[in-house]
Amino acid sequence: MKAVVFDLDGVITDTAKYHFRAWKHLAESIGIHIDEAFNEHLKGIGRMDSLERILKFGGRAPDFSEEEKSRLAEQKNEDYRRLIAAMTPNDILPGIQDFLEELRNAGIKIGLASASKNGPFILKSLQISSYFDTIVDPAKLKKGKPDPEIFSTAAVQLGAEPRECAGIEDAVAGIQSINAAGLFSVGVGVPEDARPDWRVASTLELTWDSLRKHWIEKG
Ligand code: G16
Ligand code: MG
Repeated sequence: MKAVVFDLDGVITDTAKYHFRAWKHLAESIGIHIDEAFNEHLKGIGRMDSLERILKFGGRAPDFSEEEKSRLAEQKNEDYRRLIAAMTPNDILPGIQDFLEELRNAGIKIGLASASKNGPFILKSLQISSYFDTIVDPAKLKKGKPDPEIFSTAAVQLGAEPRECAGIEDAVAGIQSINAAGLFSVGVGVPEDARPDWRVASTLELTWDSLRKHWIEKG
């Protein structure tokens, strides 16, 4: 194995709670009420698509022009940026920092495949930017997860064949993207029918030894 590609939210850190707070605030300002269960459907989904889902859910999709929608999304992002600016290394999920260290010591390249345009900013707040050899720019992609494009692009940027890479995800759409791109898929807390090559219950189980073992077993 030559490279490991990480999803951000739900694998490296838990930004979903901040996305939720910011979306809830925005939705309420236009009379829509969302709860945490609804938020599950926004995981891994890009910013504009998330807004569309919220407007549809509130029956208000036809009420806003494209320009107004961009403004709403921007408003949410400003709110969200204020929340994530306060993140520190304490917000890194259990075991992830050690895992990054092991990968670096083993000479494995490391990439980020997140739908978030705030990815670089979050890695900086968490003080782990220096581990990453590459970050896929989600603004340059034609299609989001579950399309394979984001993980295929990560492999290309890391100079590796997909089969020489692993991808790590917590969302079903993300596992579908990894599998379709032909990387070895690792699912964190995903349902079994998401069909990851290796399923772990928590990020604490991620170690270079066990990843390599499972990858070799798959053959
Ligand atoms: C993340 C979150 C999504 C969010 C998306 C875009 O995806 O899971 O809820 O909508 O990023 O974020 P932003 O508004 O910061 O561009 P991932 O791929 O890191 O799980
Ligand atoms: Mg995720």
